[in-house]
Amino acid sequence: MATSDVRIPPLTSAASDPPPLFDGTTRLYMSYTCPYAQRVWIARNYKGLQDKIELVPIDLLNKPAWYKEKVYPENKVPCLEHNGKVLGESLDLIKYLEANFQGPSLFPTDPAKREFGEQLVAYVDELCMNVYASFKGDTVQQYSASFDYLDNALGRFDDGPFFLGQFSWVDVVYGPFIERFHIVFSEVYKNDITNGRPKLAPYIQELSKIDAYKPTKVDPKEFVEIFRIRFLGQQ
Ligand SMILES: N[C@@H](CCC(=O)N[C@@H](CS)C(=O)NCC(=O)O)C(=O)O
Repeated sequence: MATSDVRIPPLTSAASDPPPLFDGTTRLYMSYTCPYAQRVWIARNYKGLQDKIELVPIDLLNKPAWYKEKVYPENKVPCLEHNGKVLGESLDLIKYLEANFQGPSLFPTDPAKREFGEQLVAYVDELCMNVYASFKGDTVQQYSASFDYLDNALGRFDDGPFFLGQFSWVDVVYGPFIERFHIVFSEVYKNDITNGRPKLAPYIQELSKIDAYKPTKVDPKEFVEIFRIRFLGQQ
């Protein structure tokens, strides 16, 4: 693991001092467990911006008060401090990194891929809502349609295992959620979402081999604990 991949402990309410804000450093405020923050973390790594964008991990269960007061009034992660401004929303931030920083592009030039990418990304919130809704109902039945949709989408381009063939922003957007759904369905519901979905298994495998993705993966044990508390109301 490169030095920059070593996880520093998240800042908590006990960490009294905020970083020296607006001192010219670019900072990504994030959490190791948040899929939205993970998106921007992956994009930063993919573009090779580890030395240009500092990670500031926040403990979401014990947030420092200065985060809302001084950094990001929305009080959510991720947000990016850059050039004297603070910007939020993971999808906007992925595009912001692409437009404002150097490094390999996550956006293919092929118009068919661009169009399909926009279509998939426009659907991500709805798909996730459908999967979340399934936790309250007949889980396996209900979530099937969502994962069938993804398996089918993965078959669209055959020049690689990813949504647009090669690794792209679509994988950055969906990957953190697919990773978590895979863990939760197998650990909590004893159901492997890749069964009968021939594209999804290699997709998950190949995703975890991407250098930019690897260091961002969620700790499965920690995530299952959070899931049980947040979604199932178990302590
Ligand atoms: N639409 C936002 C969603 C960000 C979001 O909901 N982040 C969650 C963590 S996963 C958060 O910070 N929630 C506030 C909290 O947990 O206190 C984005 O795409 O960036």
